[in-house]
Amino acid sequence: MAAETKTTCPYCGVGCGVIATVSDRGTVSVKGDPEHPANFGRLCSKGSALAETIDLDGRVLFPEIAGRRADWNDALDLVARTLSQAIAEYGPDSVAFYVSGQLLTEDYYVANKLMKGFIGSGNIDTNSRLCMSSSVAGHRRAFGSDTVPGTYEDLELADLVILTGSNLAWCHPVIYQRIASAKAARPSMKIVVIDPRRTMTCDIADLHLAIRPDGDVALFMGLLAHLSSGPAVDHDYITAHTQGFSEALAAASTLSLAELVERTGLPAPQLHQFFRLFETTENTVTCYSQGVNQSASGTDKVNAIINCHLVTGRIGRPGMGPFSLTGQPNAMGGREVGGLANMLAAHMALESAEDRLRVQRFWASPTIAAKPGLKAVDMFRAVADGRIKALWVMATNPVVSMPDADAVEAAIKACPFLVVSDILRDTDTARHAHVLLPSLGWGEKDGTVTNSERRISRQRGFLAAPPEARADWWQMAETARRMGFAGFDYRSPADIFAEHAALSAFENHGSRDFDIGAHASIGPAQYDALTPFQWPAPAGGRAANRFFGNGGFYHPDRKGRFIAVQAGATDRTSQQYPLTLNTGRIRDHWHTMTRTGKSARLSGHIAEPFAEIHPQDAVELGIRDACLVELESAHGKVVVRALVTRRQARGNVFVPMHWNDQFAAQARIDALVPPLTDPVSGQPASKNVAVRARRARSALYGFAVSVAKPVPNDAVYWALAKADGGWRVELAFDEAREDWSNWCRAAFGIPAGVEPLGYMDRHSGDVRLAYFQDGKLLAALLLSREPVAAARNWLIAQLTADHSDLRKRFAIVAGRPGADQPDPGSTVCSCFSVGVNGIVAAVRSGCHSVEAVGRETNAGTNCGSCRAEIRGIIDGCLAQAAE
Ligand SMILES: Nc1nc2c(c(=O)[nH]1)N[C@H]1C(S)=C(S)[C@@H](COP(=O)(O)OP(=O)(O)OC[C@H]3O[C@@H](n4cnc5c(=O)[nH]c(N)nc54)[C@H](O)[C@@H]3O)O[C@H]1N2
Ligand SMILES: Nc1nc2c(c(=O)[nH]1)N[C@H]1C(S)=C(S)[C@@H](COP(=O)(O)OP(=O)(O)OC[C@H]3O[C@@H](n4cnc5c(=O)[nH]c(N)nc54)[C@H](O)[C@@H]3O)O[C@H]1N2
Ligand code: SF4
Ligand SMILES: [Mo]
Repeated sequence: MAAETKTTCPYCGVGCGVIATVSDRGTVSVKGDPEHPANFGRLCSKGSALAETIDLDGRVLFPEIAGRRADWNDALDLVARTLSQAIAEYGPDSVAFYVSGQLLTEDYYVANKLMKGFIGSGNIDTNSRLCMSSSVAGHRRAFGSDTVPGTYEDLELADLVILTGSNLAWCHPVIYQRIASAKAARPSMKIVVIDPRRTMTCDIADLHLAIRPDGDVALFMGLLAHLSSGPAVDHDYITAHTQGFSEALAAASTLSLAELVERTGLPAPQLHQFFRLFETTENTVTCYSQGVNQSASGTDKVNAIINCHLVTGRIGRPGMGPFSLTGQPNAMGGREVGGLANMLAAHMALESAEDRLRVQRFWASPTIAAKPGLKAVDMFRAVADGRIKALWVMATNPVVSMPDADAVEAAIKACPFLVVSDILRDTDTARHAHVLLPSLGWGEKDGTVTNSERRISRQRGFLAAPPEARADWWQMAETARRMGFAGFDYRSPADIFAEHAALSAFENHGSRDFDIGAHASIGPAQYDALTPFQWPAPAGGRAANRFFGNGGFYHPDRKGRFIAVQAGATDRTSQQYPLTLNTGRIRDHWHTMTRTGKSARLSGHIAEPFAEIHPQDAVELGIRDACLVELESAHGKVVVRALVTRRQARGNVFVPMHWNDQFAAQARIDALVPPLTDPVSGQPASKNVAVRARRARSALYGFAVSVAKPVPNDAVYWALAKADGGWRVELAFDEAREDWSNWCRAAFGIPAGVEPLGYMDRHSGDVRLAYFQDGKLLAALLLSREPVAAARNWLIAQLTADHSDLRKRFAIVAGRPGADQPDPGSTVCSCFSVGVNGIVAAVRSGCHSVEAVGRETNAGTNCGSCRAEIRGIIDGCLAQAAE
């Protein structure tokens, strides 16, 4: 009998319910949980491919000290001893934890308790600083608490959904699909996308505002001024429930129309169209994500948006409100346990002496952090200058994801003591660890996560863990015990959850938003059976699932606050660095690729780091599509593939954040991002970086497929990606060489005695070499003086094809399939592995809608994440046919 387990997706903050099934043979399959209120059975491409990312390849399997196997006892004794020594010698602020919104709430709770209550420092910060801290700060300024007022249902009930700084189609695909379905059922629903790029999300937009980078504060100031003088203003709500309206309006009114046009880069008629749409639509939700948060004006952006909802009283009622889309699966849980350096547990305030004493009393702890600790960027500065002597990094990869990433790497290399808890052995960060601790991965661990709409769901283990891997909470609790602290005798995550729930209700009496007291005495069996629920969930009472519809904010006077914001200068370019670099995500990869990089299907969508460049900029820079481009800022440099596209605005380039030293030669984009932060939240400005670009010329360009993982020695450029049956690799070399055959032997691990088929043409520079053994392709290398045009996906398919027939082998040398074997082209639908050429063929045969293409090819019929791309291909083909 196959066993089914209900759990939660470990990727984005949508928090989809997943049913994992382990068959009798031990194979795992996943499907969406039809009963989970976040997704009602849907999953996106990443969720659907979860089963492909849980193998043990690359896992850290036992504790290591200085790169050598150690046992848990020795490793944790060393950690506890070193932390205690540093604290004794240099004080509590000489140690720090850098944790993650991908920890489970229980892990996070224990880490925060240890640092703030027992070590007595605020030095625990998290990658949520890079992700949600501007939203947290904006919420706290406006509401007096870090509260997301609405629910996902509001997005379906709304008549106007504004998506600003959010590429929802790729980053929160299941919410995107819920909105797309609602709009299909009720076409009067309007969608506005505000983003400098024309992203896939624009596929469902009625209006796309291609805003100038960081023009959002000005835009929403303009909107506030417009609303305030019109019929949508809700004077009753403003008077009864808010403060600060006139100051905010006075500040907003300082911008003239000409200045608005200049700051936002949007023509006046478009501004008016947007303002009128907002004004005339009562049921409006404004969703925002990293285009808002990751900015030097991130907190002001958040408050500029909230101001517009307060002035119209459109908050906390069905179908309306500001809506911060959380990134990570448990960024919200981390905020609930107070895992940021400037927060306290259970949404209490570190600034409040009363709250501090309350938490200390509850924990019966020897001390309590008296002041905020160092925020991420400052924390790594303190590591660099030696103030921090011991750092514990858990479930995050800062050498890739922190701004000024090369400096962060240098800092942790110089750190006297670095502990890393991860599931992979070789990450850009883990390779510098003095103590490396093997954590449990998704499918192995148990706990809870909170999604963007405050819904708490269980993650449940259903796989046997590697024997020596341990839960993150256990690692922290065990270290605390070894440091001599009482209060960490947890037997299971259920114990921790119960304590967390009890703290949320402790002396609360409605004074704090976060209250899950209903679960304060939960036992292991109930915890096992826990079904998804939304907070607040106070003991003994049903609570409303929206906030602030009737005021009830959490400032002492229970009123919400308008915040007077200013629209400062946003252009960071200079003569030396004339372009604006914007960074973010692609559909099928997750952050630093430690998990999605394992899936061939997910790696096939976009297999290389790239820079989106506007065609006009490309012409001026002498850059053609598919050539290599070098981007450089004052802080660092990358070399990536050029993707010339009109989706990009002039003067801007976009590079994904995912690639790192494990997958590419030089593509860690955060090496270019300066450590510039928002003054209120401390969140880095990752989306507005001054850079310059130039074409990177190489003597030879290459593409290869290989069964063994390639070791691309001497290549000035390389980008590896997993493929069915092996790997694919893009290459470039500064010099031609005579001995390509020897290079292949070393790079692809070709056994002695296997001779290549192919040729090397000195005149043209073309090289084609293929190696076969026992009727199978081992590796093939194609080189030429210009970027290689080869049928890449067809070549990849040859890794798993039969090559007993010698004639077929010559097709590989040619780099092209014979007429009988079509090339699928690059993957569009990763669920059914349908390539672009298959979709084009379907369109040419008369399928002119996404549904018709789906019937013909299956593409887009499972998770639906690629439907916008399919529509783009159909439109492209039809436009071409019409020319
Ligand atoms: N596929 C995938 N999904 C993910 C993740 C992933 O790694 N991969 N990560 C998850 C996490 S942790 C997060 S935080 C979320 C992030 O989700 P999103 O915030 O949606 O993703 P990003 O691509 O970082 O940025 C969103 C958009 O902001 C735009 N932008 C840049 N500057 C500005 C600006 O000044 N104003 C406006 N209005 N827009 C701007 C960018 O062009 C980009 O399209 O995604 C989550 N989901
Ligand atoms: N330029 C630029 N930089 C950015 C962003 C951007 O848009 N642009 N976005 C920022 C944002 S929003 C975010 S959220 C960050 C994300 O950046 P990171 O948090 O650095 O990225 P991840 O790859 O998610 O890192 C998670 C790590 O935890 C490990 N891991 C997985 N499961 C477990 C587990 O159960 N336990 C433990 N201990 N480890 C585990 C993984 O192998 C991986 O090494 O990047 C930020 N950096
Ligand atoms: S939208 Fe996709 S990545 Fe996000 S939780 Fe759902 S299945 Fe996972
Ligand atoms: Mo994030």
